[in-house]
Amino acid sequence: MNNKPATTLKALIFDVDGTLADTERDGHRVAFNQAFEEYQLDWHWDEALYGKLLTVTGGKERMAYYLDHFNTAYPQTDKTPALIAQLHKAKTRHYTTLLATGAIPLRPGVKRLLDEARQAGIRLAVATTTTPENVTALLEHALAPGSTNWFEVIAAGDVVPAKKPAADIYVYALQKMQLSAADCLAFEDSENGIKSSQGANLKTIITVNDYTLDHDFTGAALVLDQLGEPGNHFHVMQGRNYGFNHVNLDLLKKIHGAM
Ligand code: XBP
Ligand code: MG
Repeated sequence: MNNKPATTLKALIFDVDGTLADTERDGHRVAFNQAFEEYQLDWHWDEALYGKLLTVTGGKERMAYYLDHFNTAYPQTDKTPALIAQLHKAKTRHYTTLLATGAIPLRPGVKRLLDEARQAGIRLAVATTTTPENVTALLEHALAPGSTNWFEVIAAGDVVPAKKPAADIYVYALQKMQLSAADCLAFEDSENGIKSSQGANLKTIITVNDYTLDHDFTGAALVLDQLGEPGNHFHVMQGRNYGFNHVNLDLLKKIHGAM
């Protein structure tokens, strides 16, 4: 029997929110509320409500969902989409300002794994529903100045019309890199995320967070509480870890090579 993988591992594709950093509760949520205050709206998203709103990816789409399902008393008019667009611009400004203070660090193991991949010549990409400026702000302030350039493709936001759980953003990233799904691994934190990556046929590694602990990750190659570090081991929730206690390239090659 030949256990060699059909291809070598060529690239890693990362989701951003919840995967590279825990940005939702203390980042995006806070920025949405700041935008609502700036526009003197009495809308407020507490931590529990925000968990429900995360069902919908994309900030503009999330606000529309909030009005349709959680604030039905608000009188929507034909001007509401324009208000949402303005609110979203304000939210992006608040969010990137917050990130510039260094308020949100990367999750454990993220920088170490990115460094290791770069040294080994593994290509890097991002596939996210968030606005491109948000990705740059996180990378430049939480990873390293200039680190946006570590990523060959940053597929983000409205570049594809159908956001996650649609597969489009991953398909777009693969097309830009001229790679097939079998050459890559994806990293996600949520059910919408894995639906998207699996829809593009990508093997996916999940690191959960407080908002996604109970999500359905059927089909994931591995589900962990974090990527971990040599002195801060991951906890395996689902899948095979091949005796490793933190995610490194050797583990990724095993996962990639497994049938
Ligand atoms: C991220 C999102 C985004 C952010 C907000 O999902 O859903 O909408 O919460 O970003 P994923 P914007 O991690 O699956 O990509 O406000 O810029 O849309
Ligand atoms: Mg995510």
